[in-house]
Amino acid sequence: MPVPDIPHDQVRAVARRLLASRDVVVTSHITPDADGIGTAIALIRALRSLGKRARMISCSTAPKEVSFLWRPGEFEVWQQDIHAPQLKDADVIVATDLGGTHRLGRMEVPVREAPGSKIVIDHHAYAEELFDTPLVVMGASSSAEVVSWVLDELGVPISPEIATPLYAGLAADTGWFAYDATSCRALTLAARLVAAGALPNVIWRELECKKSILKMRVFGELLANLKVEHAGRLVHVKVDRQFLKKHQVEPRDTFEVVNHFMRMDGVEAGALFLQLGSDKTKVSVRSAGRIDLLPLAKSFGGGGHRFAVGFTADHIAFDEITSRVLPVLAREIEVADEAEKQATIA
Ligand SMILES: [Mn+2]
Repeated sequence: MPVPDIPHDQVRAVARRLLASRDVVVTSHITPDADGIGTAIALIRALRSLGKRARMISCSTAPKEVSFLWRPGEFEVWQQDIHAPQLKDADVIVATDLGGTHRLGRMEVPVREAPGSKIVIDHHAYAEELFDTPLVVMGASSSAEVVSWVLDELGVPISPEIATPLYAGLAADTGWFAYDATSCRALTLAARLVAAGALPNVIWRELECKKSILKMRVFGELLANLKVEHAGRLVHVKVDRQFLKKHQVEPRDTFEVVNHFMRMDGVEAGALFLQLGSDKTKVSVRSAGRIDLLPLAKSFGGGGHRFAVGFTADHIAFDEITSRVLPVLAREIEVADEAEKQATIA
């Protein structure tokens, strides 16, 4: 994938707005991951170093493994009575790594109604009409990379306290520097963050090596339940509420399996179907790099990246959801095969 240019005008517009601010609320997506938390925390530390009032308010709790990224007082979970007035008082609201306005969860309406100006810093594709100052760079390795441009424009030096959360976001979102978006520029940023004090091994151990035995067993069972179709090219697994109840786990504990679909030889696409309600399913899909998944995601009102998308399918029975998604993927595999065949003949 070509490395996207840095949109300097937009970076400057975001920096100008932040420099003029006095009271900033930073937020990220529901169940924030390392990139969501890392960018938000790095940003509030940078803004505080400039003398701004800045706080991170999340619409939901975060997974345990990312909790090392904040110190007490830096991460707050939305409480209507406390945070609604703060949101109203903020002159700037920043969402990082959002990936869709609905991913503001219970903060979507309060953010929409807040009078402050609204910035989004992201690398996902979606309609971002909520934000007056968007900085969305599709194809950037991570929101951490995009935020690093803003920090440079702000003139904030990269301290160890800023380097660590940014490195966590960058490393996690590039699959530890392996995915398609791992550009020379992303690796250069990684080196810069390490030079500034980020400790790669410590961060990797925090994010990747603190899984419970229970979570590993659940993961093993999901792999054992994996269905393989289309001559080994298409894999999928369904997680229903009974499964969650039986193992006493939350939906988020099952998500990681999607990162392993593409490790299997010959697999072109993989999907996780996670039951949220009787007719509500969270679907996460991964592509090995030949199938663009964004049209599928958008047809369900979701988004993401070309080769990694997510969406929530509403008003479709859990039993029927696979038959709505898998044939689309099977057809896309055939289209990609045919295109490749034509290219070889030509
Ligand atoms: Mn991200």
